Amino acid sequence: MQLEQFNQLPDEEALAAVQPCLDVERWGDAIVSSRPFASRQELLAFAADAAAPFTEAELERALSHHPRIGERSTGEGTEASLSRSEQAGLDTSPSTAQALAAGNTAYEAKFDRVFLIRAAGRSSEEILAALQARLGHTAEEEQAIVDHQLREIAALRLEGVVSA
Ligand code: 2AL
Repeated sequence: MQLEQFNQLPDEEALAAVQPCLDVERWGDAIVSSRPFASRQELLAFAADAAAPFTEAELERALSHHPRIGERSTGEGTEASLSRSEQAGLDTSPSTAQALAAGNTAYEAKFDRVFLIRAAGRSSEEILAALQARLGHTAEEEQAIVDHQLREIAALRLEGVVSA
């Protein structure tokens, strides 16, 4: 939809439009209640910092909508189809799939949550390198990175919701 339309939607409809971008209630509420935005750029800039930083509970909820990297979601909802297109560029060779699966397992064992990265625009090699590097982080470092990655994914999704 155009920005003008987004600006004028009833609150509930505007919330429903942004929720598949990032399922953090405070984030959606902040965006919806800050309308009207003068430009798409202003909306995207606001969304990038809204409700920062996310709490641990917010991160957990938002992450619950993201399948593991390398595991294409099979659902029919908006989030599932967005995720599929974000992961569409990944190399699906057995060796890459195996390396991603091993990295995901190690990450989950260390941090007790799914490894999350903005996949769109990244090659499998870049994702694997990031996964290896992030395995060396502390939980605190990862918390900040996951917050940032969720916002990058949300920004790309929001660009799809509110067209240029
Ligand atoms: C995802 C996903 O579904 N889309 C994306 O950019 N990253 N998942 C993930 N575990 O990082």
